[in-house]
Amino acid sequence: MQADLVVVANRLPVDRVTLGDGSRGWRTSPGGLVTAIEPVLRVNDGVWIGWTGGTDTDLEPFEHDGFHLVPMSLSEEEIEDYYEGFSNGTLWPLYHDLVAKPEFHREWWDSYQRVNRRFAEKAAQVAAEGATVWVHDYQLQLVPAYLRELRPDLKIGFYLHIPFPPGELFQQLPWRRQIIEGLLGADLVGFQLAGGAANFIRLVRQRVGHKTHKDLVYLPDGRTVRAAPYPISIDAAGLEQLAQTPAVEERAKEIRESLGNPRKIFLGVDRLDYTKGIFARLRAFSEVMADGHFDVEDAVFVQVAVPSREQVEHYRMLRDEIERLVGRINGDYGRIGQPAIHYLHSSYPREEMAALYRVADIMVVTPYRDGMNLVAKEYVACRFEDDGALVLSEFAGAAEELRQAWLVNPYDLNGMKAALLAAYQAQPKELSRRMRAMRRTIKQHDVAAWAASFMTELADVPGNHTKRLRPVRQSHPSR
Ligand code: GDG
Repeated sequence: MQADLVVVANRLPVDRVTLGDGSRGWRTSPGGLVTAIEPVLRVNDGVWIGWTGGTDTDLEPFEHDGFHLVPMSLSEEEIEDYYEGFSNGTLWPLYHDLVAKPEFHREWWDSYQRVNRRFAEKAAQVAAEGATVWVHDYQLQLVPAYLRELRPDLKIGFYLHIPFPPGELFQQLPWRRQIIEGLLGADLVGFQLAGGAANFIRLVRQRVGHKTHKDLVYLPDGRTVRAAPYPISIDAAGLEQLAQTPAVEERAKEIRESLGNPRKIFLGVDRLDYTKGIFARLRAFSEVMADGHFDVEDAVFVQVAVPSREQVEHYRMLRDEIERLVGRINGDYGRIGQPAIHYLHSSYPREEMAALYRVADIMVVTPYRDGMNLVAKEYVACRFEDDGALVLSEFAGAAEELRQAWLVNPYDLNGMKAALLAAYQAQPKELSRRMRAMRRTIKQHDVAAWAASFMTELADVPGNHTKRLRPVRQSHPSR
């Protein structure tokens, strides 16, 4: 089958599960990207190419939930070298301000090239003449150039979900030139923020010597590449609707009771990742307690730490550190049946997440660096009564839009303590003033608008491609 629209991402939007009768099947993994791309994929009968998460090699393209999926498999070695190695041991820390030290290994790089080549070949196979291909994220930065080589007729878009670092950091990468050239295979390279796009354009000029003007790069072969910001968002209306269901409201009440009905509930929800600043935020919370501003009757902290990249050494160490800290804080400030920190190393269904957002009086999002951070936006979407406080790191992409949050520098412990306390003590009037403004922002810029603007601008990048995708008819023009 050949498609007019092809999405290429590291992972498929489904997970392998064992069904009730013991057979193996698939379950759609909930997530913003799926919600965003689903309508345009459906209208255009598009396909999604991605890794299954496993090492099975006998997989054929299949349909699930109306999606046409093309599974890619990785060998054990590729999982270690391409995925855990180059993607998550080299690029992830390098692109997040060196929060951890990136490792550079030539065999990881070789594997990264091989896997990117395979994804590009698959995309070249399934894309129809003049089709649009949308490649996602740091694991696949070489795909645009490989694909361009194989199929010059295609319209290629690339979107980076994580920050694009300043040149001073990016330059450490022994393969910096190849990565830039990989991205330049696309017609449009999208970033979360204007800063990332500017970092990229500057590097293109300085490192590769191409002519640039504003957000355009002029290549010697006559092609033009555009680099621009498209801040990603969430399905705000859908999430708000879920938050308003009686089941979620009921569950939120139950959670509050199970926590011992404290006056205020603080919440953190993150993948267990060293970029997210979980350790520092828990420490700040415990110090506010130590200073005597509140005790466990007044306030508790619920921290959901979703298991992530557990084979990578940095992540295993981080887990130990956080769990030791949680134990210490609970030992110091908890009482029988009343811990100060409720720490959950697990993932939950969407309904439970919505109930947690409903129950949280203060949402604490303190990454050292984050492309966007959807959790912050999701919290705002669920606060339909215009209450609740958001404490948000200046270094999350979301801080550029959610200006009315209590913005903090996660490296400044005293500053964080002051923000936690201010949010804890804020009066309802102030809370609703801030929340109303933030809710307006996320309603205007939802994920449908994000996908639509990327796709429209991709279609408009000058080039000799004529085929146009069918637009999605917007049912909520104001969203
Ligand atoms: C990368 C970038 C950028 C979390 N726990 C559960 C659960 N989640 C959902 C959240 C949210 C998503 O996962 C996490 O997204 P974030 O944006 O917070 O962070 P990353 O995973 O690091 O995502 C980031 C993003 O890509 C998109 O471009 O914003 O900067 O790092 O939607 O709700 N969902 C469910 N159960 C859980 O336990 N159902």
